[in-house]
This record gives sequence, C-alpha cells and structure tokens, in this order.
Amino acid sequence: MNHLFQKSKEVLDAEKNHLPIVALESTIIAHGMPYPQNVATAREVEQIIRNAGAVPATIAILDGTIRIGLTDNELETLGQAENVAKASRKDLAYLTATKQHGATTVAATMICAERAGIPVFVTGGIGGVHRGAENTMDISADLDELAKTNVAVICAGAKSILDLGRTMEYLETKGVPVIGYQTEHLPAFFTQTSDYPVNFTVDSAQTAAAVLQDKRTLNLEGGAVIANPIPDAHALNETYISRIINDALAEAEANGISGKETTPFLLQRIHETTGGDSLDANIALVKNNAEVGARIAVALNDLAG
Ligand code: PSU
Ligand code: MN
Repeated sequence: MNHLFQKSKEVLDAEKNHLPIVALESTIIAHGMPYPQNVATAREVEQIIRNAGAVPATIAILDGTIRIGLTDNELETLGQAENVAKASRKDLAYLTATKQHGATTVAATMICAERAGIPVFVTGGIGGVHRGAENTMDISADLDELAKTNVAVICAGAKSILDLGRTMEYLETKGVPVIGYQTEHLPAFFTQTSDYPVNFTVDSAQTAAAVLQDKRTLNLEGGAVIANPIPDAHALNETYISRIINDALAEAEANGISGKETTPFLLQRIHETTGGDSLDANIALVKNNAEVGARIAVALNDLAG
C-alpha cells in the first residue's frame, strides 16, 4: 500500500485481528441503482457481511485517494453525487492524479482489493461480452481483469443485456474458473438460470474456499467467478425480462449509446420499464451474494489462518 490508498479504521482493525474482509464495489452505488435505494442497499449489504462474521470494505476514490472501506457519510455522498466518474482500470491513475471522485467497477475494485490484500469481493453482476460485440468489440474490462487479478468475485452471473455464451467462451480462453454456487448453470442475474453450464458446481462455502486456496497455492494468476443465483422468491419471469432487455438494447442502439455509457444506460432503462421490479430483484440478489461471499471469506480465512 502507498500514499494513493487509505484504509478505514474498521478495515485496519480487522487486519489487526485477522478477521476476514469482503470487498464491495461502488459503481453499483453511483451508476447501478437510483438514490436513495443505492445507499440503503449499500448499508444493508455491509451489515449482512458483519453479521456473517466478516468485515466489509466498500471501495471508491474520494478526492483522488483510493479508499478501502467507507463511513456511512461517505456512502451517502457517493450515492447522492451526480457527477462521480465511473472508474474502470483505465481511469484509476487519472482520477487519483487529478484528485477526483470515482466509483469503481468490478475491474477497478478487483485491482484495489488485490493491492489491499483482500481476496474476496461481492457484487451484483459482472460486465461481459456485449451483444453485437462481433461488430462493436464492446467487451467489459471486467473480463480481462478476471484474467489477471487474483480476487474471487461473488455475483449473480451476468445480465442478459450481455451475450452470455460469448462471455463464457472469453472467460474459458482466459482460464478463469466459473464456479456455480449450488447451481449447474450460469445464473442470468434476474433469473436463476441460463442455457450455459458453469465449469464446476460447489455446494458449500467451504468447498468454494478450498478451491480458492488451492488456486493460490498453485500460483495461478487471475480471479475466479463464483456465480450465485438470485433467490427464487425474487427472480423475475424470463419472458417478461427478456422483452424489456431487448427493448432497452434497441433503444441504446437508436440513441447511439456506446462505450462506458452502455451498461448504465441499459440498467437505467430496465429499471424504468419494470417500474422498480428489476431494482427489487437487484437488491435481493446483492444481499444474497453478500451472505454467501461473507461465508466464503470466513472459510478462506480459516484455511489461511
Ligand atoms: N452489471 C450490473 N450492475 C452494475 C454493473 C454491471 O448488473 O452496476 C456495473 C459493474 O460495476 C461492472 C460495470 O463492473 O457495470 C461494467 O461496465 P462496463 O460494461 O462498461 O465494463
Ligand atoms: Mn464496454
């Protein structure tokens, strides 16, 4: 760690006491959910992690400092601010050098978590290969980060705004294990399943942790995806959400949306057209991921200790 980083007191105390720490991203707060549900969810997710015996570390850039762990007030600032940059790998050094705020994506959060010595990271969904990428070449930097940075990402799969088949192929090429948590298929965020099998299925947090531990012992660079389906009671109807996603994609194309704007635009449109159903689902799956991720962090910490 160097002068660009600052750990919260809670995180420093956790380190001192050898407690497991779980990293959390901030793009989901600043660009993935509307205010005030974004801040309320961020706080609840942190509490779920504490209740499971781990310590949360939400990661963001504030005034150019990479913060590992935020206070309640800082979460509020991030959730309310309208002009916080979406920070992926390419943006990190610019935002620190020019002393700006940044909300870290999965890719950037993985980098910061690895530098801070945190091996487990919980989010909602990862970025992936976008539909039509054979023309646009729009492939999220999250995938290449998973190829190089050794942090496990607990998520509910990826949204079907993406091309899930190509996303799986890309991860396979890069040697990133996609591990289903009590599921044999890649979950599609709003729905529990998809047409794409995961590489392996684990039934417990202990087995997931054992895989991560051996991956480290084998010195295998890169991360792992642990895909945890949305709880059944909160899953959306597949036909219904597919139609909404297709409409949002058509609208993005008609409006010439591209680059880093694409994902936030699609999330926002889906939220508007489902009248909040997608937001409820999103909140439920993130909380569920926090529960499972914290248990994996505890198990991994036990193995390492
Ligand atoms: N998928 C979601 N919600 C999100 C994101 C993805 O369901 O909030 C965010 C994550 O921060 C992810 C980023 O890392 O979008 C990917 O953006 P892009 O496709 O521009 O790489
Ligand atoms: Mn992109």
